[in-house]
Amino acid sequence: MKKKGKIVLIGAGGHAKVLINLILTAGIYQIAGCTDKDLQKKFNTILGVRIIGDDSLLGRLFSDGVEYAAIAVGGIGDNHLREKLYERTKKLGFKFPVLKHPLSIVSMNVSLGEGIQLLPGSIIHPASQIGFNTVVNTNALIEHDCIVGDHCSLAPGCALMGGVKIGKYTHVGAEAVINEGITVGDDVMIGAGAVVIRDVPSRSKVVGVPARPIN
Ligand code: JB2
Repeated sequence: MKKKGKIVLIGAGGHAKVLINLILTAGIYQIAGCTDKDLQKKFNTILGVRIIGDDSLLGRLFSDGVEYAAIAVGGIGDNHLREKLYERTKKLGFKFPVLKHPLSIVSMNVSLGEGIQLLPGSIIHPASQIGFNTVVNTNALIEHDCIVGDHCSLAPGCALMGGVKIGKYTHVGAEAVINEGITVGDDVMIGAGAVVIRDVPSRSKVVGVPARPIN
């Protein structure tokens, strides 16, 4: 039997637990451990996986044969942190596989960038494109012909209808709905439960039904 590659998770909080469950359920990688910037967590375990220290250990782990990494910081409200960790870890040589839970559905003609995380119940319909290092959380729905940028987070239960376009670093809150054909810019925060019926400019926040800008 082919030996499983080893993966390190960057971050050891709530999102890391969800990823550990995904990786162990899918049985695809051997988890070498988690890093966390909080050194008080060192040598603790989460779901049986050891927290080995902070990110200064990553170079040595790579030399020791750990080829793969996953950004396990959820980045709610700050997808730039996810980007920073991704870029820094990639420079060390790590590869970021697509992590797909067996209960996520990816249709024909879908393009997935590296490091995308597809949590249980997420569905991506045909001809959609998702950029790298984006989290498609539990039960998020991406309809046909959508384009989602890099380093985004799509929270549980949100729905992007057909032909929606979303820029980089954008967060779509839990259970939010974005109507057909809407364009959302970069670095946008869409509140939980919002219903977006108009285009949303970059670097803005919208909440409510129908969604309106707030400061
Ligand atoms: O630079 C870092 C760093 N910055 C924060 N490097 C490493 N290796 N770890 C870092 N962290 C660590 O990420 C924090 O010290 C903390 O232990 C962890 C974040 O954990 P937390 O549970 O606060 O959040 P999360 O990002 O895992 O989960 C959030 O996002 C998910 C998508 C939560 O809000 C979840 O509820 C949500 N499902």
